[in-house]
Amino acid sequence: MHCKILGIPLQDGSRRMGCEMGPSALRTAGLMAALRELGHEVTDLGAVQPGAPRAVRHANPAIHALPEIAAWTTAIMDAAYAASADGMPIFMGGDHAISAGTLAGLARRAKALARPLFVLWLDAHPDFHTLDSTMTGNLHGIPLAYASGQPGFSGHFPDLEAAIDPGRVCALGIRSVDQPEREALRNAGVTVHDMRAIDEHGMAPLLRAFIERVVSANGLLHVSLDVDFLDPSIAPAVGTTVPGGATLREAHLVMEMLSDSGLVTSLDLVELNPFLDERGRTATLLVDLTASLMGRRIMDRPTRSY
Ligand code: DIR
Ligand code: MN
Ligand code: MN
Ligand code: MN
Repeated sequence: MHCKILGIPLQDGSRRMGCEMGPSALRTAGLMAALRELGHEVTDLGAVQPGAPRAVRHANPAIHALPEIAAWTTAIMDAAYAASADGMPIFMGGDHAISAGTLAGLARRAKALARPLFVLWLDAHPDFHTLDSTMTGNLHGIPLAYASGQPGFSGHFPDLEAAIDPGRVCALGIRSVDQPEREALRNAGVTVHDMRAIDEHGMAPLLRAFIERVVSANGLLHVSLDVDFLDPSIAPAVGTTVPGGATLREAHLVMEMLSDSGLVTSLDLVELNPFLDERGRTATLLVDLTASLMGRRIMDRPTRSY
């Protein structure tokens, strides 16, 4: 596989600084070397640059940094579209607001290829707020809603050339949902496997069902990994820790099953805040999870045929 690494040092999606250091921390933790050891070709495409902030306003007074995020989204969308022409783009955030752009660019790519795009959203949060519903005003809480064409973004965010179909999104690991998101997710038809579902059924059957849908549709599969998907005890370097998250083995199992499927065409690594880390352990864990996704195994095992 040809891995194309992009740094997206955006941190305006929340009010806490630090995520702009995410790409540096992932490089320092050895992301490139880990991929090369697995036999992949790696190209570092450097950092995405935001355009000049656009003079956009919104009636919701809580919203933080809308002009900046709108400008970033345009730049990220174009970068994601270009990088996804071939190979496997890996988008290093930056906070989760980067995914407004990555998803929009990948949806455009999927449309050009006439393939359906599926999204696996690994997160404590569904990030399904609109500009009207967000209470915190932190725009890392909106990317999935924006990219799936929920109402109210027009005139504030760049228009979508193609939206993702919310019916092809699976959110896994969810455990912090705001009331307006709950109803919107249900109406949009997003598949939500919350932590309770994972407790009851286990990770494997839930993920396998989704993978089988992607196989049947001959889909592209984007994985968006928010650090807070992981339990804070193993991944402290995130501004929005929520207890009760995925364990180390649950997270690796997800990556190993995805790797076996051979379906994943792009990846976001987001919300890493190195300022909050403990001796680099969260950055190192993200590198190890990426390695599992890209083929690292404990022992060889027969390939499961999907
Ligand atoms: C939270 C989003 N629901 C909000 N929190 C996130 O601020 O609207 N944390 N995305 O990662
Ligand atoms: Mn998120
Ligand atoms: Mn989150
Ligand atoms: Mn509006």
